[in-house]
Amino acid sequence: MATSEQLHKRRLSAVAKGVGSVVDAYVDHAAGGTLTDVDGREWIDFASGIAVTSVGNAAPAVVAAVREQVERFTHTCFMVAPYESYVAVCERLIELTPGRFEKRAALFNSGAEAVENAVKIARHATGRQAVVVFDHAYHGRTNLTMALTAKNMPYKHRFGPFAPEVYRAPVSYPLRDGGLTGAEAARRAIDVIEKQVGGSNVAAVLIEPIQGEGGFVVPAKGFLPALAAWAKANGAVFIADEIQTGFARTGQWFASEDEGLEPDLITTAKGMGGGLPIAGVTGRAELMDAVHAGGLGGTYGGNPIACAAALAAIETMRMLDLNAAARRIETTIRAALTDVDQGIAEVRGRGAMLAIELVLPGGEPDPTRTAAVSRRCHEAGLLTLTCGTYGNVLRFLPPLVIGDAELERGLGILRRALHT
Ligand code: PLZ
Repeated sequence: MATSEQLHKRRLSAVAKGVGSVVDAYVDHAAGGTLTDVDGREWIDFASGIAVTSVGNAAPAVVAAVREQVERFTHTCFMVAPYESYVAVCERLIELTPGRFEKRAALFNSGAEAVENAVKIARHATGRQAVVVFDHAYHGRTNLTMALTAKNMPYKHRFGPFAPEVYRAPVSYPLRDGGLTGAEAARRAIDVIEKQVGGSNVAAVLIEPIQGEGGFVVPAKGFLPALAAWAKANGAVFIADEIQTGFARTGQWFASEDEGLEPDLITTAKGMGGGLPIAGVTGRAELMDAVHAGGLGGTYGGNPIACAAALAAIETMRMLDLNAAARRIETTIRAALTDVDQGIAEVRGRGAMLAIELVLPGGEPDPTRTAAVSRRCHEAGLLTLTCGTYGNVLRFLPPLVIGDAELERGLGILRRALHT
């Protein structure tokens, strides 16, 4: 079998440079909380393929469901000849997402595609065009979602022109906004929206309840409810992008539940598919059904194999109570990071979506140390990811089924990497 080094050489002359990888180790197989590379080295997984394999990698129930489906039929296109599993995934989405109102759902292939469709639906239903997004936001890499995403490098640099009618408002970032309360931060954002866009022009207010790529930024309490109330009062659609936070990651089915939010539309992807590509938009029936027949879709959206995987993943989350598991993981990780040094400005996040923000003595971001700690983790066999607008956030996204021993082993590596 080829070694990672050999594969890496082949990659350099075959795969476009624009597609990066966090580590140069090539995967052979993976399970609940570990990946094993082709050189036989085991890695503890604190990445879950960016918050995807919440039920574990090659989770037995997902593997069985995929096997069964792949032998029955692989693809028909739901727009050509429909099948039950697509309907069943929509039913699960409707049951599990917050909001006690009549809902509908539609399925897509990726997070970015779900966000694009949520915006299409909001614009179509309201007859308005403006979309309000926030500082530090991440919503994808397609043309519209690049416009919605805040950070230039690496996502947007020289990829313009970007889609119009996208407006950016300040978010609540307690560590870096002088500790504004949620209400104050919301007032500040609403002021920008009202002065620069005008309430009656806003089709949608789109926000991640906890920002993902932007740095696991948890807004101050009251920020999200105030924005949702403003959207409602102004006839704008409130869209929660729960692509990273959804499906038990934060210790609740959806992070919106934490403050009792009932978003008009919710985008989901990542964890819902148990490792297969599937995404959804779920929300108020009157918005979802406003779009004419044939206005939404795509060749692969809700592919039967991905639907089978999603149903098995969601059932696994229920059976194993992975919300409780995420909360336990939070307790363990926080306990391991109590005696951290001054260079760590904050341990934040919720459930199994936790991060530390590293700063210099004056409080400025410290991306250099963040990269060094990350590299030491990788050298010691712990797969961690960084994030944040300033590249100074180290994030932890273990599979929710990770064993206690693996979690502790990973935290030991992390602590050593931080203290050297
Ligand atoms: N919305 C909140 O977190 C994907 C991106 C990694 P796709 N985040 C990981 C990278 O560098 O490309 C994400 C997200 C939120 C939307 C998306 C986009 O989801 O499935 O990657 O398109």
